[in-house]
Amino acid sequence: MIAQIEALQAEVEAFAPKTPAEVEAFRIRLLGKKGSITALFDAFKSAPVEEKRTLGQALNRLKTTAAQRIEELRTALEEAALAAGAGDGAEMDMTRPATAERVGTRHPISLVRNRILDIFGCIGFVPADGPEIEDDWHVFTALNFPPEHPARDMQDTFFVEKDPDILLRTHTSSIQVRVMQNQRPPIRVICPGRVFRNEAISYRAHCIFHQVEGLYIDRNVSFADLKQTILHFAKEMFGEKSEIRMRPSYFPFTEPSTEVDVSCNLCGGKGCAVCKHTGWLEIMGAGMVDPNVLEACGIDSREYSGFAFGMGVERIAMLKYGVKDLRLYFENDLRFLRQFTPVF
Ligand code: 2U9
Repeated sequence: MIAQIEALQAEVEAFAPKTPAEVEAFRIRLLGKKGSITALFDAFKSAPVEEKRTLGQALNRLKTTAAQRIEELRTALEEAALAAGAGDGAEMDMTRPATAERVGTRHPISLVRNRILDIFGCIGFVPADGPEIEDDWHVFTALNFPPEHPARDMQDTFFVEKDPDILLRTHTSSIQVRVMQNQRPPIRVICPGRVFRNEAISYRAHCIFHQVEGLYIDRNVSFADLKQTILHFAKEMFGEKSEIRMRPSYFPFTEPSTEVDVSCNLCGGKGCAVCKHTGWLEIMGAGMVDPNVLEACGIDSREYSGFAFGMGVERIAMLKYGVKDLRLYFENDLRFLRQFTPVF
């Protein structure tokens, strides 16, 4: 089999067609349904285990080089034909329908982020943003993180400088801290942005991801306001029939704190593989802003109360579009990106 792969590899490298039709015929012969590379992939399935690694690598290399070479030759020959035609106009058929210009598509993360901003925008939340490079005070101290909290550790956070600590924000909450420092209540902001955590990259974690966080501060803001706001969001985002449930949780910056689940809209709450047979999908964390946070930011906690919530945009997009591997959002593979149109 390795000999066949090598022979084909040599054939690909030596291939010198004269017309785009020859390129197409070559593509069908190698990569078509009954093509020789396709056949090798079938044969690969029954290859001995100890040979699979070497064969797999060689086969993948062959497929990639063949696809690249075919694409390069096709473009070059088509361009040459066009250029030749443009000279005297003889080969140019003015009655041919124009080929449609391929326009770009929005990135799925942008689509979902914009939709979240729209939903909250409709109920009075104004967008705010802030710096990605932050100081320790805005990311941790003002948000009631104790001095020994693990998030302050080098293992969890990317530091730009030590003493004084300058770091990449680990959440967008630092934006709300800045808003509170600069504005008087009522405050109703929605804060999208990139955040950075020192995590090993896998299908469900990345060291860069996107959050949207909301903050509402006024007199007499209650947990009931939080619950109703999130229910409204869930219905807008996941469908009118959606329900939410809140589980008790803990965050340094909110008290009480909760993790919010939405009823699984694939199985209607009956239980399926996506919701791991629970009927529920986790969508965000939330809670009442801890009075220590209000005070640190110069807001009188005896007069004002507030709620806050935060969600990962990649997670919401995964639920919305059924994407199972988070890394796809960061690879800029056009085959992935071209599939997205707004689903709202
Ligand atoms: C201020 C005060 C409180 C924002 C909140 C959460 C709960 C939360 C996570 C969801 C998934 C982050 O992306 S994630 O990993 N967020 O659970 N965030 S309450 O609370 C704030 C923010 C700002 C001044």
